[in-house]
Amino acid sequence: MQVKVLSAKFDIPDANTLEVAKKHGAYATLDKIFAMQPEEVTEIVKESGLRGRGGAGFPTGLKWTFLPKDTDKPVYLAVNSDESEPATFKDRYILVRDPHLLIEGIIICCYAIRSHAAYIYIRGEYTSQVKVLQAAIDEAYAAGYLGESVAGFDFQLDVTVHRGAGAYICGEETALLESVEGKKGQPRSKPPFPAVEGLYGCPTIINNVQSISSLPFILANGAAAYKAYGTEKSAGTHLFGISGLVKKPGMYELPFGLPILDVLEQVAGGLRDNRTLKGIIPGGSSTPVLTAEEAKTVTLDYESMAAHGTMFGSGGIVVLDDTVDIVKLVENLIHFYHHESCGQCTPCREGLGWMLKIVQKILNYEGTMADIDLLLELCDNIEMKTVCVLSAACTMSTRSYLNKFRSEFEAYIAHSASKHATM
Ligand code: L3W
Repeated sequence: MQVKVLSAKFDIPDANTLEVAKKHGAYATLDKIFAMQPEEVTEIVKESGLRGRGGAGFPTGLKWTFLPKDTDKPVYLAVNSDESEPATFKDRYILVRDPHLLIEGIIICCYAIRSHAAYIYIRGEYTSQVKVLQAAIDEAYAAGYLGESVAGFDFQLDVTVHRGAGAYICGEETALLESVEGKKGQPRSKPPFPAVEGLYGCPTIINNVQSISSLPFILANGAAAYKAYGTEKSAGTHLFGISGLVKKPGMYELPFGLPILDVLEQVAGGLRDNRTLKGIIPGGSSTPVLTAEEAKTVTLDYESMAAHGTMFGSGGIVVLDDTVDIVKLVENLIHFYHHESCGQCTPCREGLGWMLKIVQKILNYEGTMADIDLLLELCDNIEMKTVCVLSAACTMSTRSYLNKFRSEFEAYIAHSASKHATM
């Protein structure tokens, strides 16, 4: 089932170095793209069906077309390398195993959007990854692939790495921009969208590492070659991080559209210790959980996930077996979002803390049945009443556990009732 489109160089020793990467085709698309008009490059990316790999799945080429025409302001590219969504560990492979793929993608994107300055925003915890990335950027500058005249063409491009400081919210695109500007990472209201008013008030395209790294294959082989992978509306391949209670957790590149249970069995080796499946978190902690029954009909693409009431997200699949305590999982989940709330909006700052206290009350055998309904009510009252989707990521997923695994919450509460009755 596995394919090697993005991961073609991942297993080649020292492919992070320019010498080895070039031997295996790095920067080979540049002659081709500089012979085209920027709009032609955008058109190929649109045709390829590439969608944003950070979580939202927004069409990449379409996003580029939102830039204002004939602006006199500089246009920026911000590469989202924050990769902080729990269970997501795909972009780090690109950063470490094939950073020149990302740099080539940045050149392609910047040429298409007429940008001469790109920022790579990398999560603070990626200390070893940032060293490999910066070394590759330095090599690219020294070899003339970045700087005043990219690969000898009349095109200037500078790439700057900006390190985060450990805040999940800085993966949200506008908080990321605030952080690059040296301010506290708090999301901005949209509109205006960053494509119109982004970094330093200038038009800015923000794309995920994997989205940008998909460009060299598309430009080298054409839109049709990319669309040959995946489904009609979910074109191409994706780097999936499979974790949880499977025999072979890991990062696997797969085309879109495969049945999730086949992937768990044939790629990730199936469940450990012959346990039974309880559920699957399909695309990072923000995505609503699937029950084992629902998983039977789910395929790994944007449309199937939406049809099952969840989201494809960032390809971080977490497999839950029958040993998993859902109430404890939900406590962990809410704790994470509460901790990572930037504090700007009251429903998020206060509401998530309130939800956490209720779940902890249930876990301490002090809950009542009314607490489950109160949690659901809080989810409704927090969701979409804030500047960004951080709290919605928490409430949408929490609601899915409450609705699909309600009996587990009730079991704690029933136990509390009997405990108090005997006291
Ligand atoms: C111009 C319009 N631009 C939409 C752009 C928008 C954004 C993209 C998607 O992320 C998920 C969630 C989080 N004119 C536009 C327009 N855009 N309409 O398209 O927008 P949207 O609003 O659908 O999604 P979002 O709020 O950006 C929601 C996850 O993404 N998330 C992402 C983190 C990513 C990383 C990473 O890449 N390393 O950390 C953060 O919130 O979980 O699932 O660019 O501007 N009319």
